[in-house]
Amino acid sequence: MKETSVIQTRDMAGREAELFGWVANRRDHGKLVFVDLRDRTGIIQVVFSPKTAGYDDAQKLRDEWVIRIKGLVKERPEKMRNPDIPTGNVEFEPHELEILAEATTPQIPLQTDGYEVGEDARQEWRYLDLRRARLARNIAARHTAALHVRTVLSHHDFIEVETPILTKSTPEGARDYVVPSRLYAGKFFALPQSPQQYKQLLMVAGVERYFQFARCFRDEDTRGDRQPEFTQLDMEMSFVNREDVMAVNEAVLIDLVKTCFPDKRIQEIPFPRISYAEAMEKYQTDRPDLRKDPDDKDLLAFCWVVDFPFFEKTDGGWTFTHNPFSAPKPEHAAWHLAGEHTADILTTQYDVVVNGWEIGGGSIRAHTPAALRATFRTMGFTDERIETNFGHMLTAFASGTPPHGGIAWGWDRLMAILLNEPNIREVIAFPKTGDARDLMMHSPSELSAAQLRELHLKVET
Ligand code: AMO
Repeated sequence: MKETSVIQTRDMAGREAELFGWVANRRDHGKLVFVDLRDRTGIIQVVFSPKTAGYDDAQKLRDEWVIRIKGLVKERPEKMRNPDIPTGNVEFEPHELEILAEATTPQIPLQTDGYEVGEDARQEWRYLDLRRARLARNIAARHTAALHVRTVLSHHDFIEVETPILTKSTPEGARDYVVPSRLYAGKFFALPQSPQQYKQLLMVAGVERYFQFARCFRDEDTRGDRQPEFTQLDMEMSFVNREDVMAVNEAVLIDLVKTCFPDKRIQEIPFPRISYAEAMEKYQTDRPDLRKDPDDKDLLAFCWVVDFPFFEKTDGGWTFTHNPFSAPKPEHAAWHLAGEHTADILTTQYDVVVNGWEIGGGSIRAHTPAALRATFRTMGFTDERIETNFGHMLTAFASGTPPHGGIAWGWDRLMAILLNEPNIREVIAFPKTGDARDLMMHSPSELSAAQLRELHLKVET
């Protein structure tokens, strides 16, 4: 078993070690063969000479071959030190070399940061792309951040609960990805756009404080900050008001930045708050970039955007601006129930924005059947349609539902910002392309005629 990582050799001069990893680079200087051995923690220079073991095999090594070496970590002579890498003060004198696997020539260069490589090639050869130091760092940092948040939320008495992936279409603004049912001809599951209804039902169930790293699916155009499949850090709390949810979230965000990204500086604490109306007037956007020094790559200008209109006009009526399950602000609850002053009703919605990116949003919810029904009536739904689409929520809400509210963070977006990445693809192990395909697995793909028959489907193109 591998016991020692490359990065540990930094402090191991004079000691023996056994290392496992990939050949990142081989330079043949006649009598000396220099091999950079890479693992997920870094690279170390291995120096083969006619006096060391493995000299003949070392001539055969090629990029990305997998090897095991045993030998001595040595301090480099002063003049040979490389300040550009963490292990630059040491090098490795091999006493054993074992070739564990040969490799085809990599289809994309792996020694650069990868930004210069075409996106399609990076996606097609993603398992190679992930070997590059920048991506290995991103994936590991994402893990560390998630681990920390799980611990912090657990200390705040949240529990993580998984909710279904095969679920029912919900009105969250995007198109659903659907899954045909084999057992029920002509019926479909939908993949969740978010766990919104389930997390509210967990509040009905008495869970009180829920969170989940939840996979969400939305069939919408892909952009730098949007993927068809993405991750939310989803939360819901019972017996809270808007201030409570915002306070907990602000504290967890600050804690995450200070603990896991100590180089980052938060511009203003507490996070400034700005109303939707003011944001639109001053910045012409509801996700303003408030950085006072846009050149500072480590500056984080968080803010809350609040007081959004609940409804906006459509062709013939009204629709919700954010989330149909939200409650109006308490001072507008009577208008909302009565279906009056629709244009003026403000919602309890709060969005959290950093450096011009919306990284989260949530609200206090309508927790009575009457309040939820009022929203759909305002949108012009008949009582029959409300019953068909949301009867299960109305029935649940009649069973003793605590006041509750929550939020979801766009985890990929937050990680991209914290890791200085311009696109959320850089922090997702296996993202989709801009046109929503997986070039490595070749999906989406056709089904066999037998599968289609079993699913009661006919394809028309
Ligand atoms: P919302 O739709 O605002 O709210 O989503 C919450 C956050 O998720 C991120 N996000 C995305 N990230 C990557 N790719 C996408 N396609 C994508 N879509 C959204 C954003 C966004 O702020 N159920 C509610 C939350 C709640 O009210 O509790 C919801 O899903 O950062």
